Amino acid sequence: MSIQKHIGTRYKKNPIITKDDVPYPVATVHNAGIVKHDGRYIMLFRSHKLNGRSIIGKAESKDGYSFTVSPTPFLTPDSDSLFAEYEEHGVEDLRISPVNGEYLLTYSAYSRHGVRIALARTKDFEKVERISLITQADLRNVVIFPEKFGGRYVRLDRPHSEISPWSIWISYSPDLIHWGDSRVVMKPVSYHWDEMKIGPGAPPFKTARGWLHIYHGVFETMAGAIYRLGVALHDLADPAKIIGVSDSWILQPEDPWEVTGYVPNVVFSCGVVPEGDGTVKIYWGGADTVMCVGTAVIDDLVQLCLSDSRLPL
Ligand code: M1P
Repeated sequence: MSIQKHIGTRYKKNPIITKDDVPYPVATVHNAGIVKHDGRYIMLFRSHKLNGRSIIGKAESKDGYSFTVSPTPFLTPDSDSLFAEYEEHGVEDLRISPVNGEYLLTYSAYSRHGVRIALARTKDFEKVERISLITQADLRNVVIFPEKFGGRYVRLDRPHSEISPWSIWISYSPDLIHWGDSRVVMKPVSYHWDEMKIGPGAPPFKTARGWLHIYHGVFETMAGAIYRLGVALHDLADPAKIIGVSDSWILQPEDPWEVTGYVPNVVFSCGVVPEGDGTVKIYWGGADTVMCVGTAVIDDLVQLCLSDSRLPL
């Protein structure tokens, strides 16, 4: 079944991971960050525990389709540092960015103080070191670009306020701890599939024409919200500049496990893997319940941004 006509293909054996594949008790497997490390696909996925709070599990694969889940979770709320206070209600939606020979991990930290983003690092997906809490409350969906620009790290993020609801912003940092020079780069469009809110999805990856970013957009209906995926192309030298944003979505909930589940009508991506053959594997959570994958031709996604673009702002 097509992701969108001519754009991509859903894997026939979706979903690729469900709660039944996890050797400890969980209610869901979704919204996973993913990279290829030492020739293997490493996936860090979110699961609701049976008390409703989230943890991060790990799965590995040789081919990107068939995964084996590790016997114990990869990341659970911290218990004995500043992070503990801000992770008490769970850790969610982890993204993985390869930068400078290590992997930077950004994830949502939930607590009585709201949701904010924590940053950690790993080199081998065995040991994890927490670095810093890098946003204040009500700011989530942080993805870090895999390269530095002018000596600074760059991230896309998604603050929220009544006066500027759920748009995508960019921020810069010299040291991964202090972030600033923030500006808005992309907003939802009224009477459009992403009119309610948008948020960064997978960490952007480099193409000959620009940085390709798979994001999510939300449309509110009388029957609830629908989460879909879209695609935007950022300038290679200046990622604050968006060259084009596809006017149409590239993926919407259609399969039964995307339409029905823990949260119905959701496809939500935290990770993609560009391959050497010009395709990209796009991973998404279906209905906040299972993990799915599909492939697209990278040039097709780039062309969609260039030939059928809506205004970013
Ligand atoms: O239930 C859909 C998604 O809702 C939240 O995402 P956002 O704040 O971007 O709308 C998150 O809880 C996400 O994990 C979830 O998939």
